[in-house]
Amino acid sequence: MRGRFVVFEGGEGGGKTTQLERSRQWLVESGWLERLQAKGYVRDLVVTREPGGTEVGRAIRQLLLNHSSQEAIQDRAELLLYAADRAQHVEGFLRPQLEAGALILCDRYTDSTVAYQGYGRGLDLTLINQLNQIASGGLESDLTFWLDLPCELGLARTQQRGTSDRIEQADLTFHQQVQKGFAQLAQQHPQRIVRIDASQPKDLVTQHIQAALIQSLTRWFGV
Ligand code: Z5A
Repeated sequence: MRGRFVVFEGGEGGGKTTQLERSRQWLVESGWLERLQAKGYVRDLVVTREPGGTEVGRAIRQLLLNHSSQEAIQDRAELLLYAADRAQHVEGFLRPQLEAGALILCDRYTDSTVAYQGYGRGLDLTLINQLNQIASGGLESDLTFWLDLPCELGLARTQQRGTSDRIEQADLTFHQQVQKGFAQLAQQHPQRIVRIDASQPKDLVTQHIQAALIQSLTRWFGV
């Protein structure tokens, strides 16, 4: 049995966390998960995220996103911390889960590194691709949802929520670059990345994601 790996990506406030949870709930409540389990295609449904999908990763996440010291994290150090989180996540959690037949829903993965550290911070893309390869051991998602939202709207949503972390304080240009990164990735990997218009109301976004999930599940398992 081999599981499947579904990733939710996008800029701030795009609705990844909301939609990932709705997908989890829908897979359970619609009976899809039960059907896939009964046929022996899927063992379990698992939710995780980057950074922070493991115990080591949670310490790295704390360091990256709630870093309070006066000493700024340098861009390459930041890149390596995301890579360390990923290496731990892939070897210690994602691969074993996939080998055991889990259907995984993951909040962010390698595309975030390309978009944030590559396009956002301006670090060399070849270096980032090499590092992604090392950290992931070549593990790619089977399906990635890119929740595409103009960054002004995304930032307005997160500000309304009243949360702010390290990257959210960076300027609009940074977020526009990140957005450009995701757009490039979607163009380069149309077989893996599905663009979802995240400016629509939540329920409509959910409907589009569910339709794409049904299509993929049917293709993967023939059910
Ligand atoms: N990062 C990186 O730089 N490099 C990497 O390799 C990786 C990550 C893996 C992780 O944060 C940070 O790490 C992130 C990138 C960086 N940067 N920052 N900062 P995260 O993933 O934990 O958090 P986030 O990306 O900042 O997520 P978020 O701001 O929580 O956004 P979201 O998950 O996409 O959205 P949400 O929480 O579901 O929704 C946000 C708000 O909008 C909330 O109030 C919702 O109710 C509302 N919402 C959602 N959908 C809608 C619609 N359709 N209409 C209206 N309102 C909506």
